[in-house]
Amino acid sequence: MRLQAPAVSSLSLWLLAAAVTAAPPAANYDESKIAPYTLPDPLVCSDGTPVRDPATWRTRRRPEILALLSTQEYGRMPAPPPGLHFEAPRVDSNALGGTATRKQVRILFSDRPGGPSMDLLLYIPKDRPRPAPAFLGLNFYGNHSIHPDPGIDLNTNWMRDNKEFGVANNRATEASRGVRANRWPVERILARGFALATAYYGDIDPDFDDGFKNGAHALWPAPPDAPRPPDAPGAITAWAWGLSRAMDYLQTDPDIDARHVAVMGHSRLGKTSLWAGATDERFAIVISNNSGCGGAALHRRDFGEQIRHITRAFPHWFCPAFSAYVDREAELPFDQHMLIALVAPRPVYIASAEEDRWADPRGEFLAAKAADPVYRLLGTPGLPATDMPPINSPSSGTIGYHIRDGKHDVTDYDWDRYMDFADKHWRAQP
Ligand code: GTR
Repeated sequence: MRLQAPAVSSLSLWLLAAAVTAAPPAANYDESKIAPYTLPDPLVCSDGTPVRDPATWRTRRRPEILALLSTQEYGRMPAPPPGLHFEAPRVDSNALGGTATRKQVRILFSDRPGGPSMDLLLYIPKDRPRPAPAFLGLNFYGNHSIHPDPGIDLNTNWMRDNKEFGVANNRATEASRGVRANRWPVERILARGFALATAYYGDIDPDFDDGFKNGAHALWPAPPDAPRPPDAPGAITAWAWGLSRAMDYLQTDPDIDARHVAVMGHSRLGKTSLWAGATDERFAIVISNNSGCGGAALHRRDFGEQIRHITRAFPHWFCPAFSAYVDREAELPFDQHMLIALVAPRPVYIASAEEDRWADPRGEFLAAKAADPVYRLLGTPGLPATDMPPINSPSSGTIGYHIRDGKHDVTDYDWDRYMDFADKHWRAQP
C-alpha cells in the first residue's frame, strides 16, 4: 500500500497537468485588466502615406488592407469556378399559404458529376412588385431547419450531431424541420416586402477540420507533399466564397433585385458575412450579428474570446499565417475595424448582445466606431453614436450598431433593426 501511494499520486498529478494543458486558456472579463493598445490607422498606408481623399483610399489603402486580411487572417479568396452552373429552380408559386413563391436551386461549383454544390432556398413575397430586395444568409442546420414548410428539401449532407434538433449520425431527419425557425422570421421578412435567400453553410464546407479536402476545398487542392501555404483559404473564406456564388445566382433571377441584397450572418457566419462583404462589393448591405472574435470585435482588446482560443478550437477557420498572432495581437498589421471599413461606403450593421460577453460587445462597438473615419472620408455619415449606446437603442448612420438585451442569438428584434436599416438606405436610394 505504501509503495502504491506515490504512484497513484504522481498519476493524479500527471492527469491534473494534462487537464491543465488541455484546458482552454483563460478569458479575461475585466475591463480594467485590458492593456492599453493602439489601433492601426485605417487612413495611413503601410509606408506612412496619409489617406486624405477617396481616390487614395480606393486605389491604395483599400487594396492594401484587403491583402493584409487575405494573407494574415482568412486566406486568399479563390476566383469563381469555371464550371459554375445552376440547375433549373424548382418553384412553388403558392408557398406559405399563398403568400410567397418558394424556389430551390442547386448551385453546382464544378462540371464534375458529384462535385461540390450548394442548395439555395428562396422565399419571395407575392404582394409586392418584383424584383424584390433580399436578405441572404447562411444557416447552421440546413434549409429545412429555418421553417417547418414541408416543401423544403431535407439536407442530406454532413451535419454536427444535435439531439435537440433531430440530427443523428451526422444527418438531418424529419424531426429537424423548423428547429431553427426562431432565428429566421420568414413571414415577418416577407411582410415587409423583402425576399429571403439561404443556404446551409456545410454544403460549402463542412465545419470540421478534415485537412481541407471536403466541400469547396476540393476545388482548391494544396500542392502535394508541401505544407499549406500561409495564405491558403480557411473555412471562413470558403463560406464567404459560397455567399458570392449565391450572389452569382441571384443576379440571374428575375424575381430578385440583385442590386439590393443584404448579406447577413450570425456568429461564425457573422464573421463570414463581413468577409463576404469586404471581398465582394455586390453585397449592398453587410450585417454582422454577434460575430465576435475574427468578426467585428477588436483583437487588441483582451476581453472574451481571443486568437489563442479561436485558433485552438477552430484551426480550420483561418489561414495558417493567423496562428502566428496568438498572444501577439499588438503585432497584427490590421485590426477588425479595418475589415468593417472595407465595406465602406456601403451600409454596414454591427449587432451585439448584452450577455454575449465571449464576443466582446464593447469591442464590436469600438471597431464599428474606428471604421467611421473611412466612412466619413467617403462622404457618408458613418456611425452617429460617439459612445456605446444603451441596451436596445440602435445608432443608425451608414454604419449601424445596436446592443440588445439577451444572449448570443438572432432574434426578431435584430431582424426588425436590419429591415429598418435596409428600408432607410434603400428607400433613400431606390
Ligand atoms: C464559438 C466561437 C465563436 C463563435 C461561435 C459560433 O464557439 O468561439 O467565435 O463563432 O462559436 O459560431 O457559434
